[in-house]
Amino acid sequence: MKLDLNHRFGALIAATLLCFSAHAVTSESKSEEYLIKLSVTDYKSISGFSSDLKSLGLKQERISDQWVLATGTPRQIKSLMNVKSQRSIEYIQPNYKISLIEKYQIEDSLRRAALQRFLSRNPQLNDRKIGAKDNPDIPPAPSPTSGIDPLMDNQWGMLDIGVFNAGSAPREANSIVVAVIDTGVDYTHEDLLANMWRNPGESGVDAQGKDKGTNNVDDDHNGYIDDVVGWDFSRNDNKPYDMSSSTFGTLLGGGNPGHGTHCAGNVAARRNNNVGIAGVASNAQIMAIRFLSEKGQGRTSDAIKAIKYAVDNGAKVLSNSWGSEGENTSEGQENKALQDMIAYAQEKGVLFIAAAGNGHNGKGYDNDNDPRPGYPASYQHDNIISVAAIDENDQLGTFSNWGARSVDLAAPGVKVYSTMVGNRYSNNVVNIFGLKIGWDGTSMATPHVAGAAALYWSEHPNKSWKEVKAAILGSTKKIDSLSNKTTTGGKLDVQSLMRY
Ligand SMILES: [Ca+2]
Ligand SMILES: [Ca+2]
Ligand SMILES: [Ca+2]
Ligand SMILES: [Ca+2]
Repeated sequence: MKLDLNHRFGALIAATLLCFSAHAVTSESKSEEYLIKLSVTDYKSISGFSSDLKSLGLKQERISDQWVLATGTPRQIKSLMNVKSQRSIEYIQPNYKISLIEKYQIEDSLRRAALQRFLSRNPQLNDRKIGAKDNPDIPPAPSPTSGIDPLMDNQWGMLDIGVFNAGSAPREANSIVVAVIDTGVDYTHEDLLANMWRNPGESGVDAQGKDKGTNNVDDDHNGYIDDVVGWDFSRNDNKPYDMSSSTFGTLLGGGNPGHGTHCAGNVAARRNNNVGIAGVASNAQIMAIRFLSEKGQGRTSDAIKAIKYAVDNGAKVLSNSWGSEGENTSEGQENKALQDMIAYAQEKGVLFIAAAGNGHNGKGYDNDNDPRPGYPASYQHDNIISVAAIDENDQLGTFSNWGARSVDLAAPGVKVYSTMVGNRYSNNVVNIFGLKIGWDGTSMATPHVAGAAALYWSEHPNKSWKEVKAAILGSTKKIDSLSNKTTTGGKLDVQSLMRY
């Protein structure tokens, strides 16, 4: 039996390395990152494996008890086939890139040139960034306020899916933790602060007995010091702040205009607090998980750490508005590490809500996920709910992916009004000198479904993830534009969901 297993792992490695060799030929000497999944977790095997990596000259970083990130040339990686600890390896894969689904960079060369000319005449505008300074201190939880949310009339999406008619404001009891796994969250935002997750095991009490929010001690021994509202896996700090790029930086160089903060507002901006707007599940707690940089980019190694952290620290719903790149199943290029971690979430009873994607290869007319899957939304895991985007008139967003077999439902995702970094709110990413870019995307649709899952689950705390998913899909409202475009043929309907 043991021999069989070893044989299987050997074959897996061989198959994986064959996949690399196509592009490895041209870049034999270039260092790249590889994720190695171990088949063993005991100390002795791991330290043996670690010294083998070292002797081959590979740089290594432990990702978790099961994964190691190794950096080296394809040749060095290949020589792992011959080391003594080879049988400790379950598989090796590239550390696939991950990025925001929305691209805000202007591609048209004439418009870029005009913008650059304008900037050279007004250089003072170049670095202008609205919002607080990056990585501000985490404020204490505020005292409750009450009153009508003054900007809720702008929220066509919430009206459309019946959030405000879904019954009285949700109870605080059985509050569900939703991890917004993204570019971070402005945790100082006036309409998000009250609903930020507060890690119950983490303390900020210093040696003098004063609560300063942080005390430089990992009080809950989870390996993360002062992870009060979540963690930043991109910068490896306890401030998962949504560092955005300047407007012009975003338009010319691409990057993050505050994506995670916008998503968080639709999950759970505080309702009836006399401030701003209301999210779908205003009784949910937002766990801020940052693994995408201010450039909107990340790595699989950080994504799997992020998902594991969220699951291990109590999130029941994961909101994922991003896509992984470079996978091609027909050529055996699979992001198995990401798939394995989503399977881990399922084992732990956690729902994984995923944006269906906005076209493929950046093109808006190639949107059927059935023949051309978009990951992670198109993985086969049962705990994934894949979300398309519709506009105010029940039309599928022109950019939105669909899939009669692979996309589950749609939710508001065109001109979506929500929170922005620095106590702002808008349905536009950019609105300067007649240049308007709306908050459009399956990224914007996804947090509505994540919020709905949390709201329903808080009312039915004994239901399983399967039952919550079945309720969301079973209560959709059928609309013409979605027939044969999603598995349900419908859009999210929170009012029906809460009666389900
Ligand atoms: Ca901790
Ligand atoms: Ca602490
Ligand atoms: Ca940070
Ligand atoms: Ca509010």
